[in-house]
Amino acid sequence: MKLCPGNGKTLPADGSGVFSGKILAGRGNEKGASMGEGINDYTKNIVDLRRHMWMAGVEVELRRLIWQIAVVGKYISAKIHESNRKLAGFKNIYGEEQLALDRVTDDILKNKLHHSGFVSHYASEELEDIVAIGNGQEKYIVTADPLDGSSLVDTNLAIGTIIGIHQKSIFDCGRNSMVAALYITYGPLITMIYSAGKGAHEFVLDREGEYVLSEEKIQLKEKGSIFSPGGLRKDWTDEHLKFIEKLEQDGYKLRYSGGFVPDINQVLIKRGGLFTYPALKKSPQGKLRLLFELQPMAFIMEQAGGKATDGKQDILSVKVTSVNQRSPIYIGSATEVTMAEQFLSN
Ligand code: AFP
Repeated sequence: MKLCPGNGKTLPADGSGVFSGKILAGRGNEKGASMGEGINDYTKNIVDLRRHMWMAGVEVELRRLIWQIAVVGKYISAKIHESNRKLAGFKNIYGEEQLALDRVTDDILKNKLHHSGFVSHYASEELEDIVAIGNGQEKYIVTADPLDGSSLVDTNLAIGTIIGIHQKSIFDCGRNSMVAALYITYGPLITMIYSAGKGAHEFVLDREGEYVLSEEKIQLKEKGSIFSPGGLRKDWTDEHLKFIEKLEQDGYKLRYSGGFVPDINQVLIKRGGLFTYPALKKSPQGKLRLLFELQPMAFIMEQAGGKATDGKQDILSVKVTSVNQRSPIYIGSATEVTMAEQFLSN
């Protein structure tokens, strides 16, 4: 496994690394107005996604791209509901049709990005390789797991869309190439977590179809109380098994839905804990995709003060050499991730 040479380019959780400017101080108030200065009472507490990114000083093309992807989330949600009506007389989707939902979701996303004007290339879990979708001059490259957890659609459990936004090349380590990441959770509510290098923030899609800020600058506690262990116990390595047994002895509660997005979202919103899909005896690289699933979540989790490792190296320090590269993952609050590395080094 290739590592990127230390480039000292770690993005501090306050995100000063990505932006030239600081948070906009509001209109002409150099002392640094609070969010919503000069906005009348009604809207003072309603911060939508576009306003949040503008106030945070996100670069204009990046905030327009993030906004366009967030809008696609509405169409993807509509497609999920259209294809899985759960009504008598409607053919529910299973097997091949369920897989088709993955592809339709990918088409919706790719077409939207093709017309965005900001994306030169697109790579997704549904495609064999990275594809050019712009004229090559556009600023960003987008990676996607368009509908992660699609096998759960018929069970009515939460599923999600995972997006990474890169500059220059994806065949690098995330710490060098990534400028933003987001995921959308299709659950009882549609929520979106995004980070553009200046903290991790949650938005909820309201009845008016607006993404409204619900939690800003999410910060994990040092230690959590839940764990989400993927893979079968019989396939775990001895070191991983000993680590999980330690968590069980310490009273951590098991929370595992089989959907990477809601399982990660639970660790983030509960402010701590750990998700792992480890190296298995027969598949030392584990199951999850480095580019499409792990890099975006690692970017977001680090912005929330957490950690993400493959058991030995930070996920964002592992070099991407192939779009379908898999990696073991331990991600969440620092205490548990560090503990995992200690057990795996024995
Ligand atoms: P699907 O997209 O095929 O449903 O797989 C979901 C997933 O990639 C990820 O979302 C889960 O964390 C993981 O697989 C669950 O894997 P297991 O079914 O082996 O627990």
